[in-house]
Amino acid sequence: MSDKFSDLLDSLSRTKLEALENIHVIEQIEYFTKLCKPAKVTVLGEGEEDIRYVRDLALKSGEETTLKIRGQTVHFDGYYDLARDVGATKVLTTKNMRLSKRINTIDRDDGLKEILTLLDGAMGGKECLVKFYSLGPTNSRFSLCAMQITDSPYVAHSEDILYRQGYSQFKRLKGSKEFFTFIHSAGELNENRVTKNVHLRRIYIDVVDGKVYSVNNQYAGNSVGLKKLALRLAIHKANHEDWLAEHMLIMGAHPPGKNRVTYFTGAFPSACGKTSTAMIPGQSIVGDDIAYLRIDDEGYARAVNIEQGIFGIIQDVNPIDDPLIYKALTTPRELIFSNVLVADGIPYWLGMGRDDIPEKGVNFSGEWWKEKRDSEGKEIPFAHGNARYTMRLSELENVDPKYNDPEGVVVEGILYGGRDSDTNVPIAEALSWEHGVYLGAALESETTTATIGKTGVRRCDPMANIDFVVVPLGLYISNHFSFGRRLKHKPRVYAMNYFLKHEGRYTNSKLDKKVWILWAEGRIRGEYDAVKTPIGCLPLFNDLETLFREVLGREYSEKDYEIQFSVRLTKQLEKIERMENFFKDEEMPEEFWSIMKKQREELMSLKLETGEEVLPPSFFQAV
Ligand code: SPV
Ligand code: MN
Repeated sequence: MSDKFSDLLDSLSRTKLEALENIHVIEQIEYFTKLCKPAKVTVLGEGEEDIRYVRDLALKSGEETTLKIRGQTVHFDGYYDLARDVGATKVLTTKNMRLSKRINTIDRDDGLKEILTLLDGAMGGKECLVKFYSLGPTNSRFSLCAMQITDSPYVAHSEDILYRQGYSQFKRLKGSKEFFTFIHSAGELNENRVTKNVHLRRIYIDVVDGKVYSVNNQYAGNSVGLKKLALRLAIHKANHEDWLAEHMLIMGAHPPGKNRVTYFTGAFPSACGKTSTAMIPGQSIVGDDIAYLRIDDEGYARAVNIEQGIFGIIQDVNPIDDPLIYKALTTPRELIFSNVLVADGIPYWLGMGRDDIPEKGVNFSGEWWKEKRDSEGKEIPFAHGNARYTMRLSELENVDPKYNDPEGVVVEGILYGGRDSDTNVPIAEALSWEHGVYLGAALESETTTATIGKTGVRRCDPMANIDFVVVPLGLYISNHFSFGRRLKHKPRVYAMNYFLKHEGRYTNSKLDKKVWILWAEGRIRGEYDAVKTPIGCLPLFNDLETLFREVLGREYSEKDYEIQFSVRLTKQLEKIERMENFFKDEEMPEEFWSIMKKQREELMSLKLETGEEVLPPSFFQAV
């Protein structure tokens, strides 16, 4: 430790750092503090006192303010910093590195030069926090170590809620370099404590060195290292080893009266029902965003949630659709709201089911009043569509008892769902593991407010992971094929779609997902027959009718069944065409093309044979 660096630390910080006995940790902190020039560096451990220190600093710094209900705070991101910036997120590439065409890249030398220049002095006058975390449960073979260096107490506070403390885990590294580093600076802040130079926002991923650099931003999807920045590094690692790092929820399905649990993982693009699937009433949640999957000695797939909290979209959380989350958001506990409206210490959000929304308050645009317009003349809504809440899973009544289990849970079902208004049925079971991989790769969705840019644009989003796959897509998909081949007990795979429309209206109600998941659960247990179609096995009407009645207390009509479960031959063929275009520039495994070819041939011959564009489920045979 140089004298100059040592002077920036108080004695407690110095002791904590030295106790790690890790020269790589010290070198990196020293290097980045020399570069970013904070006024002070605080190294934090994992005790209650250190966690409180960060929480207090978030308030003292003005990045968060307290609300009326005990434990609740609010944070605002800048007006142009309210979602993930996919355009400004780039992978640093070296000469021989091959990547998917869909991933933004920048030459590593050029990128490092640019980002290190932006980070130069970026922490001026601020306190730099150093935190250690575990990505995944501690003492688990799934988990990875992560160090966060940031000048934003909001980022560190969010991480203290969302991730497991990892100071002891770093000690167990015994001096090794086996950890990821996330370096973040919000950059210069304005009078509202939000990033001033958003136009210089950059998020650069260095897979060579296991580091991510993030500057001039605060929105958690850009700033919180352990979330989507770590997911990218983990995907790189997993695809060069033999496991999966996925944008997936993990949940336990509990069929009523049957005294058993079946675990599912599920990939859905941002803002397409992932959290609400993990939170289906009567089921249990293990995680809602990121999972690592590995194969155990008996050949089962096991998954852990790398997080211990939820950074959830708050829009449409109301007492009817999301009763458990609504209750958690409206009673005392540690919780950060972001980009909601605040008036008299009370948070308000879109779709919360209240009709007494105040006409003025503070929101992501600063002081807000009804009909306020931005500099482009656009009316500013009272809250943002990507406004969020950050809280611990342990706050929820439906948290699964195994959510912290170092061995994870055995995965028996995998779900892939997108925002698709006109093609896919609500649920279809893949015909095999390989067909399931194909269905996951074929996931398409319409863009949402979770990323910056136009919403409602349909795009291909394999495994809901397209923004994060920092390896060639072909390698990523091959890894899925081979993962399944190595399993003795393969999970069943389901393609799902909560967003199918008929005559301009959704054909599902939000709670219907409970029926779909319990149908999948019953299939896995051999309790339901199905009809076999080229796009997968579909439920029988009678089984759904019973499930709707027993689970939701609702009648389900044959007409609804036919609308929802008809196979749209023309639409499916158009989808295949779009996929072919999407994947043709990628080096996809042969197996992928042959499944696509088979699917196309079967759909075409049905179309020719029947002369129909759409076939009802009754056309197909029950198996
Ligand atoms: C998502 O957008 O998929 C999220 C939130 O889970 S973010 O942190 O922005 O990635
Ligand atoms: Mn996500």
